[in-house]
Amino acid sequence: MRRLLFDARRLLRAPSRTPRMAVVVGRLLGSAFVICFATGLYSHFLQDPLPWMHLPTWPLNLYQLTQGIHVTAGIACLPLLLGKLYVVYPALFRYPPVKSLPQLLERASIALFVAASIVQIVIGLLDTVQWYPFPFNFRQTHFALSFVVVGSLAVHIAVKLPIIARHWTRARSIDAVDEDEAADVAPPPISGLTGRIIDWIDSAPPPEPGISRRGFLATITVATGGLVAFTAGQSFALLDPIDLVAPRKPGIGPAGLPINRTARAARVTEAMVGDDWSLRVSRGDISVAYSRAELAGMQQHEVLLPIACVEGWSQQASWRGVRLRDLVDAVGAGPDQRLRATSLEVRGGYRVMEMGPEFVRHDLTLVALELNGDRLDIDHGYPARIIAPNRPGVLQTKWLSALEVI
Ligand SMILES: Nc1nc2c(c(=O)[nH]1)N[C@H]1C(S)=C(S)[C@@H](COP(=O)(O)O)O[C@H]1N2
Ligand SMILES: [Mo]
Repeated sequence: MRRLLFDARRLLRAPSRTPRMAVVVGRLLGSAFVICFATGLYSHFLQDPLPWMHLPTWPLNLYQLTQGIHVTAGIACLPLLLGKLYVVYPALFRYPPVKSLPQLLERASIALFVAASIVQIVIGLLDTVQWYPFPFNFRQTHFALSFVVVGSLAVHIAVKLPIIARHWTRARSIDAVDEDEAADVAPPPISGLTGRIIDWIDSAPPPEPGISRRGFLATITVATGGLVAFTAGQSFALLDPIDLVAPRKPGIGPAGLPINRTARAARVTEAMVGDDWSLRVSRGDISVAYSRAELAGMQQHEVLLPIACVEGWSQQASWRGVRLRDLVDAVGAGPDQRLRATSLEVRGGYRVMEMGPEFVRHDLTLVALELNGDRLDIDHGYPARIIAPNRPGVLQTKWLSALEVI
């Protein structure tokens, strides 16, 4: 066994499989994970704030930026993780597999880290194309796993700190023989048939050295840079012309704005949004119902705000409609009261949305009736939808039916 493991390690030696390379790729991957964690937490708390939280409404494109970074960095994690695994996986064949209890814990934490990262990245990417072939809830799982990933990453970094420090800068290590490798002496010969078979394996010429260090770095750079460049256009308008891979393209859809969930998918029919439609605004026992014509007869405001989807695409648009504050003030809402908005949609995760007072009272928060100069399309939420600054797309509720001050 020991002999076979030794042979496996010998066969897998490659110029790019050095501790220095593990550190170079690890640094990039670690940074991408930390960026994803921070921006992910922000997105999470926008959707599920803790009671004491006061969320920023400014700068107006903050969420567009943080979520664009989240998805783009998440996409970059895929080639980086594959590269990192390529560099380090011969360590799986180390002998003896574990020498001590701390080392057992260290290896267990790496196993957890690798498994959690792979699941995290894969379900994240699947979410960006809205494909959920797994039986668990995406958001809860992605949130919980982020703590597993970051926690085991911290343990991993702590354990490897000496190696990381030693190989952080280039000078020391560039051509130095790796200490582990130098210490990796061949085990004593084995007698008998097994020994002969192994000797026969060993007599084969040594493997080609494989991809060079530079070639490996170039591959990782091109794969990561390419993926980022070709998808980031969905979040960053400058790169839009080369947005080849991202699942949604700005500018395509009714009124030049992409649709995430069509009226049909949400089972909202023309009949439900006909002349009978009204928007009920209430606070406790006080309740007022507005027809669409009545809403259109109130003072209208025009705002320029993006839809910034959690899946990474975002687009600026011009919205026109009634200020939410005017509607809730008409039923006597206080300055610290929250709002619950309900959609006509029969079922679906985004049928009901809640909003804190920082958004309810904001000048730019509208019950929008028009988009880019035209009456809202039914797919964009006709007769009326919410648009508010700095909130995830999922909270920009379409096909409003009721607003309750709570
Ligand atoms: N009622 C309701 N509103 C909704 C959704 C939904 O599923 N139901 N999807 C949201 C999502 S995920 C996004 S990104 C935006 C997209 O807006 P658009 O399709 O109007 O461009 O609407 C949001 N509003
Ligand atoms: Mo979204």
